Amino acid sequence: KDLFESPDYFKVDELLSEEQIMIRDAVRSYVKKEISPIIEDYSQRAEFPQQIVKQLGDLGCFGPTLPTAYGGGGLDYISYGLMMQELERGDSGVRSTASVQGSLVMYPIYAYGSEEQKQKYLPKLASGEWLGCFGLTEPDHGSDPAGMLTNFKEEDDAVILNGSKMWISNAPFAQVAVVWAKDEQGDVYGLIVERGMPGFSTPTTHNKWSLRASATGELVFDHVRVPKENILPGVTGLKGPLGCLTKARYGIAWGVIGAAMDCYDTALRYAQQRQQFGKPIAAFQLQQKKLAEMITEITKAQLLNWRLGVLMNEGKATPQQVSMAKRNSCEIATNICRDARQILGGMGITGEYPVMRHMMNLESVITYEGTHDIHLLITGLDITGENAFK
Ligand code: TGC
Ligand code: FAD
Repeated sequence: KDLFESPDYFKVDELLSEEQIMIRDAVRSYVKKEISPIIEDYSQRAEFPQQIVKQLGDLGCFGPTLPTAYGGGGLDYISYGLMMQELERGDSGVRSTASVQGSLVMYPIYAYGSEEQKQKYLPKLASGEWLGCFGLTEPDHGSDPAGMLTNFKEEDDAVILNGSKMWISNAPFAQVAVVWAKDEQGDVYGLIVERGMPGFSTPTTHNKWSLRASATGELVFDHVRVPKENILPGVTGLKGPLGCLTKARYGIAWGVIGAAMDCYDTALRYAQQRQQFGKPIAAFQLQQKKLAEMITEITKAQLLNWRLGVLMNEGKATPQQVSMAKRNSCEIATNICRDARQILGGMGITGEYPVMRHMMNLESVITYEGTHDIHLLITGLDITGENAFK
């Protein structure tokens, strides 16, 4: 693992500033030192390495693009993307923890919250003192969140929240949940629900074959009394949660390329060392085809991500462009990990190498934050004007 070299076939590093490279390298060395040596064991045991929450906070991985006044990093979007790339080179679950905390919990509080909410929650979330989670998906409403049933009714100076959310990353350990629910008129609002509020529980989801080092759970609300001051005042409607998803999907577009790079790097080294029929397997055309296509796809995705980062920095990126990048990156990363696993032969299914773990993780990543199909339909609608969702 010490030998990891990020492939940079088209000298993409020359498009990066010194600060961006410094940030990328800082996260890379953290992953090399603190994540890569332990993550396989945590994943095999299906255990969330809780110590990473404080570590990621100290490293500035939570809310890197948010202003420093609230504990954010004040960084640009390419720096954020590179951070996610390096975290996911370690494990998709580690990147997931950072995506949820930064883009799905801190961002909505920053963008839609009151000044009091920002002061109360953001610094503690940025430092990793508190962990947050984001509740949008429900048992019967995944791709179509508009159908959500979780709801609240006013009662004096509070609202009474009922319903449930499913598949929620970080839920079992989170102190704070940003939950999307409907009021009595059916309008969607964001509520900040805190652990310990009576009637609020977070049962763990067991038996996952994917993202095993990330804790997933449900959010159950049984007449939870939430103070009105915990409602995010700045947004109504589905554009609230979907606006957060745009930020997180952007991070995934970069993140999964980190997993793909790790698999490519592992497969290349293995192919150069492993001998069959008296030659390194890297000398066979069939294996070269896989490796050559891997580096081609990684390079194309690096360039797409970089350009998207520039557009994000200029405030010009559209959610549809983010969807395209998320979908493309997930597809090529999933294919690269599968090919890498084959190059490793039988060794590819063991925990001696990171490849099978990445491959399994990516089955979640290609599904969450909008499935592969949903992102294709978002592109389809954008280019044709025809809505094929409904
Ligand atoms: P639609 O009518 O299209 O949109 C409703 C309103 O939202 C606006 N909007 C967006 N705004 C910002 N960013 C986006 N990406 C947006 N997409 C839509 C839209 O303009 C509209 O605004 P307004 O002002 O007109 O009200 O909504 P729809 O009900 O037709 O649904 C469209 C669809 C299917 C694309 C959308 O609902 C969708 O993306 N579905 C996928 C659901 C999803 O991604 N769930 C993710 C759950 S969270 C998660 O997976 C976290 S994993 C975390 C981890 O571990 O990393
Ligand atoms: P469904 O919506 O039931 O989709 C099933 C299949 O039908 C998919 O292939 C889909 O593409 C297809 N489909 C659906 N609609 C259409 C259509 N109109 N046209 C064509 N095909 C369609 N959610 C959160 O809110 N917060 C989290 O932190 C979170 N973390 C997650 C962590 C993990 C490990 C996983 C697996 C999921 C997580 N999710 C989270 C939920 C995730 O966002 C949903 O699983 C995802 O949005 C898909 O919803 P679904 O599973 O209900 O699938």
